[in-house]
Amino acid sequence: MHTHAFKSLLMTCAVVALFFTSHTAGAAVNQLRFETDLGAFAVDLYNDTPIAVANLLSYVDSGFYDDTVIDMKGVLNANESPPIFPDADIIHGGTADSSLTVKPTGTPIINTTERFHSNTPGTFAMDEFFGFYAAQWQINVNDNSHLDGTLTVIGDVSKGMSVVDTIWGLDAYDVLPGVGDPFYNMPLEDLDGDTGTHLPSEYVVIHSVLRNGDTDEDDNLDADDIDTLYDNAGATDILYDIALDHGTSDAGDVDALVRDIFFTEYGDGNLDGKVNPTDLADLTLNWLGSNKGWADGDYNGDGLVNPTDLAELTLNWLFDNGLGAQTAPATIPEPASVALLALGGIALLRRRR
Ligand SMILES: [Ca+2]
Ligand SMILES: [Ca+2]
Ligand SMILES: [Ca+2]
Ligand SMILES: [Ca+2]
Repeated sequence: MHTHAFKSLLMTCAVVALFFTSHTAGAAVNQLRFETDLGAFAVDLYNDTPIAVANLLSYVDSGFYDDTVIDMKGVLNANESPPIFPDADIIHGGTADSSLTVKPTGTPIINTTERFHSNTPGTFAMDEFFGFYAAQWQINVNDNSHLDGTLTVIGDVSKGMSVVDTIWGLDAYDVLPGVGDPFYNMPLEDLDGDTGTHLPSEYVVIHSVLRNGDTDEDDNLDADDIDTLYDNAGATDILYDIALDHGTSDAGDVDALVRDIFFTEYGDGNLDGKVNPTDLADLTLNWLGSNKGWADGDYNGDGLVNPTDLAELTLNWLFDNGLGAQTAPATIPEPASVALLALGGIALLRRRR
């Protein structure tokens, strides 16, 4: 084997390993988009914490988090004796609306079976109170692994961590003196230079939390969402700003949906993470058709299935995201499985020569 080919193989293995550790099996990721005063950030939810994720999504889909505030940063134990939590570098939300009225939640759930992810920097966790949680969440800004085993970490910030860091960097104030938790260490934009008056305009407001990529808003990620995104090219609604760069919806947003949410490439009509004979068969079936969509073989959104689409499929022929089938068990593969994947990589390299 040539050294270059071997290096490529190693890179392939590294990429495959990364995929498996950060995103286990499943072709698409549930990615939440948080739109704040200070910019947008995205959180990818893990599929091996399904109880916690289902709970969170129920709040997302009901609009619970829209017009809420970042109510706390860090955990100071000044008013907790004995302290409930050790100090931790977090930003916290999901408690109150932008007039600081605490929002009523559904029944808190007890779920101790999904506390196996570590509280590493950039991870997203449910805030528990004596083992219960409902809607309150937190993002670990720095390493909080001393909380491992006590909190359910269910995702990580995949885009816009600088926005989270900006919020973390804000000065915090006791906004409602005497009320205490949760507003005693609330980060504020401090527009008046800390005159002691904490204006509502200084609160860090989360205007909306939505399922990023679900452009047709049916709470499901599929090829219809790519078609809807193409149909809304040029729109400024954040629903179509998958890349979180604002402005008008463009090719970068389609790239973000295809690659960062479906983890695949152009040509994967059935969105199983592979570009292979199945997709070619679908394209062939619709060859030279019009009013077609992604699943039919129209990968550039012009409604036609023609040589342009075939060229895109050819470019990515035999692409495989390594995530397996959508229903595959959510496990990190044994070293032996990685070796098998490596063998697959060798086969791919040989075929490309
Ligand atoms: Ca959808
Ligand atoms: Ca955009
Ligand atoms: Ca496919
Ligand atoms: Ca086309």
